[in-house]
Formats: sequence, C-alpha cells, structure tokens
Amino acid sequence: MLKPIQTSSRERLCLDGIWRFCLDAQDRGLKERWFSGALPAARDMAVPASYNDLIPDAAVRDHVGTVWYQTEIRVPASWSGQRIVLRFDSATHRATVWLNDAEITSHEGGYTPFDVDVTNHVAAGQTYRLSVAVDNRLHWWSIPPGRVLTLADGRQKQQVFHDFFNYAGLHRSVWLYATPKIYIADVTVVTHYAAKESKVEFKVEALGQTNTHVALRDVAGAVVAKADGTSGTLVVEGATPWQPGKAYLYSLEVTYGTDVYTLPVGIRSIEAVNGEFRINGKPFYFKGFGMHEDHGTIGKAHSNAHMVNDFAMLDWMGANSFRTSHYPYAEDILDYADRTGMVVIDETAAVGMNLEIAGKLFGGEFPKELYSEDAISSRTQATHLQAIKELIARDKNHPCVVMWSIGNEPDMRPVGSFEYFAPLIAATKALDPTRPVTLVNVMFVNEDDDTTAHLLDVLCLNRYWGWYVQGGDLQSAKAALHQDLKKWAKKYPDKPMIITEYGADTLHGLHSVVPVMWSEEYQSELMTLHGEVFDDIPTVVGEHVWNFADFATQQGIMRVGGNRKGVLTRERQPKMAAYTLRNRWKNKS
Ligand code: BDP
Repeated sequence: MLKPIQTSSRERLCLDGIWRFCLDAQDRGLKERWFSGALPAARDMAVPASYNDLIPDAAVRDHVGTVWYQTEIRVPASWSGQRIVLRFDSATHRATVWLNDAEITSHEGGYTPFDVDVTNHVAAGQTYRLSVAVDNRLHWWSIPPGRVLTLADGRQKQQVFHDFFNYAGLHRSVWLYATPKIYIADVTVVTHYAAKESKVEFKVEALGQTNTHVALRDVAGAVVAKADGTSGTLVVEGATPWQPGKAYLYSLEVTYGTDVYTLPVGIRSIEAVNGEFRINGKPFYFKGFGMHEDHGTIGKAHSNAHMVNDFAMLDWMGANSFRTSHYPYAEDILDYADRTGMVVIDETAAVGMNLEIAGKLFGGEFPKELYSEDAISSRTQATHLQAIKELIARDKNHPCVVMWSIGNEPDMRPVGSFEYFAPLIAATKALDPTRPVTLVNVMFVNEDDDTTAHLLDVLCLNRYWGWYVQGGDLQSAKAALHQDLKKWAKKYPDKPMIITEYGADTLHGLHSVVPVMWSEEYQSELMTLHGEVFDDIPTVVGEHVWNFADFATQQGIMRVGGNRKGVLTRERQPKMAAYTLRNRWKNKS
C-alpha cells in the first residue's frame, strides 16, 4: 500500500490539526445521525493524539465505546480532474467515515492505514464536513482481543488481555491526496545483495493501460539501472548495501503514464539459517528493545520530535534494533529506521491470547477453552489474517523490516493452538517469502509443548527469570535461564534464537547497595547476568530488553504508575541499567 507523497504528479494535504470531538457513551450517534451536522456538545481535540490524556476527566480517559471526530476540509481547486483519496494512517481500533451525509468507508484494526477513493464524492474547490466515529472496544474476535463487560449500573467496562493502556483515537496523520486518474496503485520491491551483482525485483500494480518505466537512482541522483514494464529485475553492479547502522537508500522512480511515484530502496539480503541471522551474508546480533508507542500527554500518537529523540537514545545505548511490540508502529518510524539503519522486527497487534495471563490479571469467569468459538475463534483468526495482510501490504518495501512477528505470547499448549496459528504462519510466508517469520513464545510454554515452534524461522523467547520467577534471587535466575535456553538450543540447533523480552520493574531513583527488586542496581545486575548467559549459547543471536522506557498500563495491583521495566523513564531519562547496556552493547558486535 503506497503512502501519500509529493511527486511531480501527486499532491497531498495534511488534515492534522484541531478537530471537534465528543464522546458517545450510549451509542446514540449513529441513530441520531451525528455525522449530518455539527457534533453535539463537542469540544476541541488534537489530531493526531490519543484522546485519553488530553482532558482532565475520567470519563474521557476511561471511555469505552465510540467517540466522534469532525472537521471541515476544502478540496484544492487545482485538483480538478484528478483522482482524490482520503487516507487515515490509523484509527484505533475501528472507524466509520462520512463525508457530509455519505458514509464512505469503515475499517477494522487500530494500527494499519486505510484509504478511500472520494473522487465521486467531492468537487475541486468545495468544502465538506468530514466525520469519523472511532470505537475503542476490544472483543474476543478483534486484534488485539479483549472483552467488554456490562456492570450492574449499566456502564461498560473494557477488559484488555495485554499490559499496556488502551489508548485510542486518531493516532496518526489524516491525508487528502490527489493522483492522476490513470495511476500507480502499488509497487513491490524485493532486493538481493551480492558484492558483485545485486538484484532489485520490482512489480508495479497500476490501473489503466499505459507504459511503465522504472529507474533506480543512487543518492547523487545518477540512474544505476532502468527498465520498462510492470515487472522485472534490475541488476546493480557493485551496489552499496543497506546495512545495520549504515543505511544507504537508492530511489526507485516509477513512471506510469503521467503518474510518478518514488520509493526509497535499500538493497539487502536476509537469511535465518544454521543458527544464524544473516544480513547481507554476515551474522547479525540484535541489541535493543521491545518498545511501545507511548509518551506523556499524547499517548500513542506519532510525533516526529519524540521519534527522533527515541532513536537518538537507542543510538546512545548502542542498540541496533527493536521490535514493534505489540502492534504495527507508525510508518514514519519505519521510514526513519530505513534512513538510520535501525533493524526492526515488525509485529501484528495479536497480543493477549493467553488465559493463564488474562485469568490471573483479571480473575472472573473465562471460557474453558482458549481456542474455541467462545474465545479465540475462527472469526478472530480471520481478523488476524487480515491484520497480517495489512501489515505486509504497508511494510513490505522497508529494508529495516527483517522479520514478521505474527503475535506475542499466545498460549501454544492447548488444543486448537496449532490449528489457529499454523495457517497464519503459512499465510505470512506465502505473502512474503523473503522474510523470516516468528511468533513470540511465553516463558511457561516450553520447547516440547509449543505446537508451532518447528514452523518458525527464528525462535523469539520472552523470559522473566529473576522477576516473575525466581524474583529476588538472581543466582537461581541465572542458572534457570541457562538451563531453559540450552534446552531450546538442543531441540532446535539450527534455529537462531532471540530473547525478545527480559527485565525487571525498576523505580527510577530507588537505590540499594545490595541489589533488591525494584532498585536500579537490581535491574542493572539482571542485565549483566542475562548477558553472560546469552554469550554462552551460540544460537542466541539477539537480546531485546523489556522495555526501552516505562509505559502506561491499566490500573491494578501489579503496576505502580504503569509498567516500570523501562531502562529509561517515560520521560526518557536513564536508569542505571541504561549505562550497563551501553557499556555492553558498545563493545559487542
Ligand atoms: C510480557 C508481555 C509484555 C509485558 C511484560 C511485563 O509480553 O507485554 O509488559 O510481560 O509483564 O509477558 O512487563
């Protein structure tokens, strides 16, 4: 899916700004046709932003259900005769959109973009009322799953099955853009790096019949290869590769009739073989974090300032990679990773398919069978497949993305887990045969019980030895971690392993000369001991600490002002562990 850009044939208008906004706690908006006029009792709301923390009101912060956004748009007069498209970079978790009184589209899933051709709904130079109903409810069938309970007083209560605050709203930019009527619908590139001759396979999807030309330019603008036609292979001699920490981006210029689209292209190869993860034929070791899109005030909104700061902090610690735990991040973040040479494991929002965790966190009645029509069902699987398709459609051309993670910590023991996940793993591989596929393992599902581990290209293991298990006893934790990883390595000697989560909640400023839980010394020591174990197991090809920074969660007895496993505070100030990791990572290749 092509993102809106400016080219010689394309223009875009960013619709970000202050919109009107109201809650719809009783689900009246649709019946009362709120889209057909000014929203009732509306207030100002920033777009992009999570709405939750912008207003000092629990009814806003903890709202369950639909909210409405509205703004007025003017279609530029100069766009007459063009194809005009409205695009949302995301609406969390689902949305319906109206232009004046006409419903024009709806979309399920809070972290991938959607667009709609509005050429037949608008005239150049005219203004229109744009209304969007955004629903934050999570159900057993949504990705991520959750459930809505009705309390005795009739209020709705959202139970989420994951450990981050259910921020919602228009988190990313909204665009109106114009292309020629005969236009480039999609471009796919696959690259193969070799020192002598590299290859860039391309495929152009275009609507209408006309000539297609592609030209690959280097950073100086010189054409290094070109071809005619909607598909083919460009051969680049002596190409400069896209490398971790050393990005190099060519630019593929596609011309189709009067339409022109330019795509940054990083030439690189990936393989997960013989217990190694190779980028451009060289073993790569992942150093970095599981992260979150999470900041004070703006919640899960994308902000370039915060992103640049986060990348600078990653670099400061010597990190070379991160996982988009636990949902697809804004595409701007992948663009920036492409530019800076940051390596990304790209994850869907399938987090929380786990009754052991959800049941413990929330108590109450849960269905007996996790994979059943009452819980994680065939409908969930269909939503999940669609989420995978949309993730790959958006991110397939990013050189920074080196692996797809189709979910985080599902319970892979019960009956039905194989039947649920095996087809999704196969579908991901069919949609993109060029990238390894993983599914992140939860620590209580061991190597013999995990029903789909043998199907994965890379084993990603989340391990909380020294925190949830053996908490306060780092020596036992270290021994247990060692045993645990050795068993996985023995069972799967050819599969590279990444420890995608390990860590300890830590209160910034709490010190203890003897490392005790919650102190900065404990977190730091835990990092050191884990590093020693990882260095002892040859097929461990990476370490991602949980988490880059402290982040917001639901309220509860397990969390004090959010999850404190960050090695940075939520404001991105370092705890002691940040220096420990910096010391290790700057000295480890
Ligand atoms: C893991 C989850 C992650 C949590 C973390 C924790 O993957 O989302 O935040 O535990 O408990 O199980 O800190």
